[in-house]
Amino acid sequence: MADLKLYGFNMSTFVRTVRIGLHEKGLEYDSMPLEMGSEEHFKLNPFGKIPVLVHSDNTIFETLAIAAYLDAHFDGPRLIPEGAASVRTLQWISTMNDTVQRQLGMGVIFERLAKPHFGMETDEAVIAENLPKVERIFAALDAAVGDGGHFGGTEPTQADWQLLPTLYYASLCPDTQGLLAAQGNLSGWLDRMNERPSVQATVPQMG
Ligand SMILES: N[C@@H](CCC(=O)N[C@@H](CS)C(=O)NCC(=O)O)C(=O)O
Repeated sequence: MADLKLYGFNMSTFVRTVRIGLHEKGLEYDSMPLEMGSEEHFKLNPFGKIPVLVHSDNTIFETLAIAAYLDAHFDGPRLIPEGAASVRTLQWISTMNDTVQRQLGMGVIFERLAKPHFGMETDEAVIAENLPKVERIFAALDAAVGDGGHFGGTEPTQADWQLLPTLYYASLCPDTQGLLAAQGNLSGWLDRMNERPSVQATVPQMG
């Protein structure tokens, strides 16, 4: 058994972010089964969310806090740069967790891909309301990443790993894949990130 235990299912975007970070740092971990909403789950995270990382006596929830924990306790490339260089990384993580999650994650991808997967009905009105907002998000992300860059600067950081799982789903989603492909910098960034071993090792199995 590895010393690091990660709780949460692999289709979750936030769980994938943590998995990518663990791979980038070269850390071994065990993916632990967890019944969502169970007593065990609420013991690990009082808010019933995933991912949760357990290391020795420490239990950490919230994806950004897990990245900070990994940087504080383990060697390997930093997920969150130190000092002033952290600002841009934190800015894009915060944008991901707020605007991108609400408008693209919940507003389109959850409706189109996740709901049918879980036997629920897609609300077309929610998607129609969010698509113009998603177009604005893609344009802003395209400008931010530029030609050949990353969200936190010249090297990949936690900002890339937080955005990637949702943008990966956007590239599969019929409502958004054309909008994404139209943004050359952003789709080029996704292509480059998709080639990294950490990203390839964490592709969610949709079955
Ligand atoms: N702010 C949390 C968000 C995590 C999150 O929303 N996880 C989803 C799965 S992708 C979840 O646990 N959903 C179950 C629920 O909200 O009850 C983080 O950064 O880790």
